[in-house]
Amino acid sequence: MSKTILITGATSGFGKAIAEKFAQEGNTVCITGRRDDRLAEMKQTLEGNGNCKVITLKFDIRNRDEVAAAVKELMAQVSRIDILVNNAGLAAGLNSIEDGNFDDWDQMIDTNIKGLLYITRQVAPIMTVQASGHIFNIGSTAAKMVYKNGNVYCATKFAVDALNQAMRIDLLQYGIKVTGIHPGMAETEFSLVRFKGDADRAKGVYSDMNPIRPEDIADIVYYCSSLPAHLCINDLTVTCLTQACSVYSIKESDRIKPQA
Ligand code: NDP
Ligand code: 8X3
Repeated sequence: MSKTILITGATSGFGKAIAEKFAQEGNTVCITGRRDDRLAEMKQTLEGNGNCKVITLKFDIRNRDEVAAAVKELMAQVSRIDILVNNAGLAAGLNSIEDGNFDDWDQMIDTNIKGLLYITRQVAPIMTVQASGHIFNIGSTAAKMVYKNGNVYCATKFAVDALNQAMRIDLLQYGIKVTGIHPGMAETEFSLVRFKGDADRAKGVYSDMNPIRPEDIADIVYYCSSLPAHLCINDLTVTCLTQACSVYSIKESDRIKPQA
């Protein structure tokens, strides 16, 4: 059955891959982000490829009024929201706490925590009226264990993990599923954003490691959303084979390979 899915931060990385996966399966996909050229291009490509409907909403998730207006605009075009993927987020910088940049801190807190809350506050009442729905919160391995210089980014993801648990409790009576997905290192635009456009430094993060691909996370979200009505995966941490947790990973070339 075709579903309506709203994905924040769908202009690149995980969000884009999730949009592509659900579009491929013939759903109504609402894609959001600040870069409207990318939104327009994705709509054209995805609708050109199949039988899906794509709705684009350009807004900055840090702006409460823009978020409210966007959800209102969406509800003028659809009758329900089956899935919300709270994905928009970023890391800015990688500094020790005494050397932190206030603007970076504000941007991460405003996007990863407050932005997630703003959109959830608009969508959750729609789902409670429906008495159904599924909210995905994209956390991180950084939500489970802090790492050196990750301080504020990790704190925002710990908050996402807490909100994921809280939403599940608060929305339990409405039959709304809430799933936290906590990926480890994945090669998206994440490090390019974190290192403010330094492509070599960003690339270096993933060298010799065979990281998670955005499509992997899209497949996982799709699987979780396809479970029988009485089941919910509450919390899922996923890493590539060479990463054990936030602080411990090895190089792919150091991995002992199976005997041929
Ligand atoms: P990308 O940088 O590729 O994508 C981030 C997305 O978030 C973009 O679509 C961007 O859209 C959107 N976004 C950022 N800020 C805002 C804003 N203020 N308003 C609206 N949209 C915004 O990174 P990823 O795909 O890797 O990241 C997605 C999520 O996954 C994030 O929450 C990240 O913390 C998390 N994550 C990433 C991991 C990784 O290693 N890549 C691992 C674990 C978790 P636009 O710029 O157009 O606004
Ligand atoms: C993104 C992955 O390891 O940079 O959440 O924190 S990491």
